[in-house]
Amino acid sequence: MAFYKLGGAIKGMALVLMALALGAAGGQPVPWQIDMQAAATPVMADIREFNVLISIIIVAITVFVLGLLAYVAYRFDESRNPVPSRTSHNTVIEIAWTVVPILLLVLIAVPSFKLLYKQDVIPPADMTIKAIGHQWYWTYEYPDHGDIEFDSILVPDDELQPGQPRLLATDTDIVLPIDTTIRILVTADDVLHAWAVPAFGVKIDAVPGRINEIWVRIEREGVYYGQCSELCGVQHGYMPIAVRAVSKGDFDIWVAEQRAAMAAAPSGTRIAAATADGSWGNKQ
Ligand SMILES: [Cu+2]
Repeated sequence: MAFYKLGGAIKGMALVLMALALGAAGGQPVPWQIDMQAAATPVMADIREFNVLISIIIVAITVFVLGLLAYVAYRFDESRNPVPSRTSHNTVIEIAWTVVPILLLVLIAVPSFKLLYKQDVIPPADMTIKAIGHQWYWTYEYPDHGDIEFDSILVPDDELQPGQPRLLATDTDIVLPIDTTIRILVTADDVLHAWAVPAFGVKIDAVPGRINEIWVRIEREGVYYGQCSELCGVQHGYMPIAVRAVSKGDFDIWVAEQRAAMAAAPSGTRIAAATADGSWGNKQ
């Protein structure tokens, strides 16, 4: 009986670990996930590292304080310590409990500010794209690549293809090259939205009448999912972000195909990006 339960628990844990591993590779959340998504950009790698540092400090402080409390409760219990000390000052301890927290905060602040500036200061970019939030979908523009422009809209539950995650898949993915520094301009045309992709360590407000910018340098091919992360109305939860990261060669092919399709299409027709099964497709 007990072995049964143990076996079940191990199997369950293995399933969770498998799901975590798959999710880590897949650029999307998985059931029972407790860790952050695997990093696909240097910024996200630093965020994960910083998270580990902070977690170690938090656990160490918590264990230390818990240990002190347990010791005090035991050692200075009324039966063991019937006559309490009347000490009210101890210079050494007072300096220590001021200086040690300050040192810890400095230890946290240094990598924290480094990371903040790494995210905020955009390195010389190889290309630029623009993301525009609407109620309730995103439009993408590629000003460096012949003004390719398309809308990216949620795939409803009854139209999901195998492999497409619910509430995250879009009808047209953003296609971006890997190993390329990409500046992303983010704005909105109605209300506040936010463009966020966890695997990139990116979350930035899309503000009407204003352009915010962020950068990514994607290190692995794959599809990375995100969501609008600013409450923007009743369908806020239904305007996902899907980024298909491909090799530079494949990206050039995609650009050429989009431009050819644009040239062939009647003026005013919008051109679609890659379809979710990995082939390129056009939609009217
Ligand atoms: Cu939104």
